[in-house]
Amino acid sequence: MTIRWYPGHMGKALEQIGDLIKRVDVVIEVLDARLPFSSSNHKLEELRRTKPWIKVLNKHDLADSAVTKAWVREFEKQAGIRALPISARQHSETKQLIKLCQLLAPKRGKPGFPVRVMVVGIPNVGKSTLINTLAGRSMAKVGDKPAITTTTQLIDLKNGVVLNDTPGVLWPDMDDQPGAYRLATSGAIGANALDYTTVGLFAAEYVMQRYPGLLKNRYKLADMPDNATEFIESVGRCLGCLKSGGEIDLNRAAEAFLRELRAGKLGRVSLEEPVRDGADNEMLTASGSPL
Ligand SMILES: Nc1nc2c(ncn2[C@@H]2O[C@H](COP(=O)(O)OP(=O)(O)OP(=O)(O)O)[C@@H](O)[C@H]2O)c(=O)[nH]1
Ligand SMILES: [Mg+2]
Repeated sequence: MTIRWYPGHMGKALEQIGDLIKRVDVVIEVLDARLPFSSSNHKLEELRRTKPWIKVLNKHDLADSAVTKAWVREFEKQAGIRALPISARQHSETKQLIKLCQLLAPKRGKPGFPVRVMVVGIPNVGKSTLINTLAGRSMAKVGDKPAITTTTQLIDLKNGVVLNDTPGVLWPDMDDQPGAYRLATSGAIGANALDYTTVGLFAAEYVMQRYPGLLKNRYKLADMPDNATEFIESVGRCLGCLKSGGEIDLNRAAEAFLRELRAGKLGRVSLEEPVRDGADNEMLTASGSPL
């Protein structure tokens, strides 16, 4: 099944971001720490030029810390990029971002000349959550599904910094299908654009290879099942996802598995690791796809 999801408001939002970027001092691009490569939007990268740019690896509480460290090292090799793993709900972790924005825009932050910051990223990565934590109160709508924010919103932190919340944007041509499947696994793709069984099997295959201990522990498995379908069946048995005749409901079991994985119920899981393509072609890519 090919995954593509590009609701109408996203094209308009990207245009608005393109206009706004000329009038901001710093951009905070929020990535999902579990999939920092696949959650980077190349359409936003194209707007970057020389603008100070912070890549925030959010939801690091859900990701494998060793893998997150490797991603930070890789991103910081790129000129003009600062990378910071955070958990957007934790004020103590987010406040360092304000200091970094002030550092990157030394001529601003004076009365009447606030540091103008735009927060961008794909859907459901925690942009609005980050803004609310920085503001110390609920200013932007937050939700556990993609495309909660559909228009831009300006928030004055009253400390010399103003923030622009923007809608999550994807790209129309999802040519990198393993990447699209990782996005779907993380919860960045609308439920109407995916099939839980296919995405659940994809995710299961990766987690079975990379984090078998977490699965055995969570679903009380003596041995790892032979394949992803059998594993999802075990999840269905464990969580009681049954049809009326007692047969396992694979789709419900896959959905339940994805819900648990997204919420961190299995433990800390990263869905991809950084890879550099050869010495001459230093392109940053990601491994981690069973597709
Ligand atoms: N575990 C965890 N969950 C988080 C974190 N940050 C945000 N979330 C959750 O992620 C979900 C999405 O958060 P939002 O702030 O609405 O995401 P967004 O990027 O603004 O999404 P759109 O407006 O749809 O583009 C919510 O359920 C948040 O509670 C984090 O650091 N850790
Ligand atoms: Mg939002």
